[in-house]
Amino acid sequence: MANKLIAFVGNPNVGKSVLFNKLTGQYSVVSNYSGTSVDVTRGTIKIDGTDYQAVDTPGVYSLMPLSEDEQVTRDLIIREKPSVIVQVCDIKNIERSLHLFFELAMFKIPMIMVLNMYDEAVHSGIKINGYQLEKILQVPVIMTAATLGYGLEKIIKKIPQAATTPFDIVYSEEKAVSCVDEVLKDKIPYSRAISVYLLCGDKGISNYIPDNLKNFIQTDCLKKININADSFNSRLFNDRNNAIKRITGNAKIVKHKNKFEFLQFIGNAALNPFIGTLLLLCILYLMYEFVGVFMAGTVVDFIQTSVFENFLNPIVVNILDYIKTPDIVKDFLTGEYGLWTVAVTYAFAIIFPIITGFFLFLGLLEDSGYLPRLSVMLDRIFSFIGLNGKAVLPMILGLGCGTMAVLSARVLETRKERMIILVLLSLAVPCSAQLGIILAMLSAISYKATIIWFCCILVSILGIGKLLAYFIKGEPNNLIIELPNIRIPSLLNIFSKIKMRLEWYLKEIVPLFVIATAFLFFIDKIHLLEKIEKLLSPVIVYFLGLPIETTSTFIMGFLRRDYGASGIYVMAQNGLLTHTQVLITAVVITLFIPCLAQSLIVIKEYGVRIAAVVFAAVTAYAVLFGGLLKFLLKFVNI
Ligand SMILES: Nc1nc2c(ncn2[C@@H]2O[C@H](COP(=O)(O)OP(=O)(O)OP(=O)(O)O)[C@@H](O)[C@H]2O)c(=O)[nH]1
Ligand SMILES: [Mg+2]
Repeated sequence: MANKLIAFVGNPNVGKSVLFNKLTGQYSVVSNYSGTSVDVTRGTIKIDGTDYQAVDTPGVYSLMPLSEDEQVTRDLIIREKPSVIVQVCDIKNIERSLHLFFELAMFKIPMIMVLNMYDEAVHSGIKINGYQLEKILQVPVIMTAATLGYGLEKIIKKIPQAATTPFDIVYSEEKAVSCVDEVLKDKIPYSRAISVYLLCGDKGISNYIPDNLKNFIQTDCLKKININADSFNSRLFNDRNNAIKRITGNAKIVKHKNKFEFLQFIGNAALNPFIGTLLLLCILYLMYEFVGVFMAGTVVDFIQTSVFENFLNPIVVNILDYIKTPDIVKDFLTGEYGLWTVAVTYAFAIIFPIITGFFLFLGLLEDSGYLPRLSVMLDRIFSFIGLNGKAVLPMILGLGCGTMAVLSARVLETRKERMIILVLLSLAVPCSAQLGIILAMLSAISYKATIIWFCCILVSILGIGKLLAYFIKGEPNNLIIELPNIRIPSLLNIFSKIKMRLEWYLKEIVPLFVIATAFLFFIDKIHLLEKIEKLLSPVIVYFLGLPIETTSTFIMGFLRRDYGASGIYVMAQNGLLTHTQVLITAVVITLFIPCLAQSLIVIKEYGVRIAAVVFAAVTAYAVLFGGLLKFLLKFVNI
């Protein structure tokens, strides 16, 4: 193996990441829906004492990408030239895997084929003659049940025997393919595959063709051949389909009628408009009770009071006194913007328990296979705002963390959809800790306050979404989504996911809190905070009717949304805000611009110009909405 890179490639949701994790000991996120991995994860596999690089890729139906995550996989293959491709397939959907197999075969990279989900195939009465398939394709074929650990050692054994399949389809448009391939052959790698994609009308592929050859192909081949991309595509599909039918016929695939399966019965019930809505309401209620009331209320209260105030804080103060710490250092650690009293307390007493609860809940939803069904259920509502049900996923992940959500928007196929979701994520999707804190604050006031907050956010999402759908050019895109089997979540996977997400929080986010607090301490000491407060007072005090001290929580809110919300929570606990003020602040801080980390990801994915316009518009909207709410609340008793 020249560069010793092993790439795990395959259709979405077939178990690539489970296999990758088990073979490398790394953790690439595993969830029960298509499009979990939107970027590559790297690790190493030891085979016969030698370390091989391994890479887990986003799932693809074809290497002619429709969305950005699919582009990631093709770019990886062309740029990094793996020495072995492990194609992971779901046995239950072998036909679809063979379509991808024929695309991969054009690259002439040694392959092995892993037929995964063996357990589910047996359960549904689907059998494949692996030996026969191996004989036809002439690449090693292995049956596995990745989650059960069955067949994994065979993969390690077979990787060194990976082979380039001699099985190639002679396409009915072979003349066109050869014409382009003749020009590219020996000049660029993977010339046959690239020729086919070019004829398919894939614009992105021309990045891999030097300009002079591109011109030559245009004038010398394409004009002479005179075939349009659509008809080339449909013939290609037919050619592959015919070959697949022959193979599946020969490999004696037996499909029995599905047995009655209880979990799939539940899955179908979730799609029923009546039962599905009831189920959704139950889930939202459970989430409210578990994350908003239990974790954000009871648990946070306990940690804040019993652990921090009554136990840890006195110890810290005593230690500082005992070692005769100078006043300024004491102030820096335990003052109004102290590292201990603010950064550490908010991070561990308030935010940590809430996100742990939310990640547990999210993990259960992700691994059960419920989320794609929710996408189908909510498709109609989402189509009202120019999106389709696929956007449910980024929105729900946005509750976990906006940064993850912005990345997961890669699964959306059109620019219009990605722009709409960008604005909605920046505007109205709170992160879980922020949401938990807001729910805890509002539930302490009244149900009415919670409902008003919810309506404000819903109106913003639907109103702004509709406006964007109207003004941003582009056709609506229909929902095409795969419904995975409903599966009982594996607790081990959920804990691994929670652990990974909490580690990310501790490593990436808690240091931000420390920096943010030190920054606030500093601008407070040089009286800059006072000046900023004065400057913003017309907006904060007169327009929004809030106490001037909330300014610092808005600054915190920009650094981290949940951090800002914690500031308001503490102010509310200390009786510094009236009920109306709590509600206005909760709405404004939800609608307010995204936090620093999310902003950076937005800039990376969409560019500075778009990010600046979106953030300016979102801030203006948040403030104006807050002002309007202040006016309306004069007439409502909450
Ligand atoms: N029953 C069963 N479930 C499996 C098996 N392998 C994976 N799964 C489940 O299938 C789902 C998808 O697994 P992933 O590893 O995330 O799939 P993936 O191919 O990486 O998916 P994408 O990243 O979305 O392309 C998860 O719920 C796994 O627990 C298996 O052999 N048997
Ligand atoms: Mg994956």
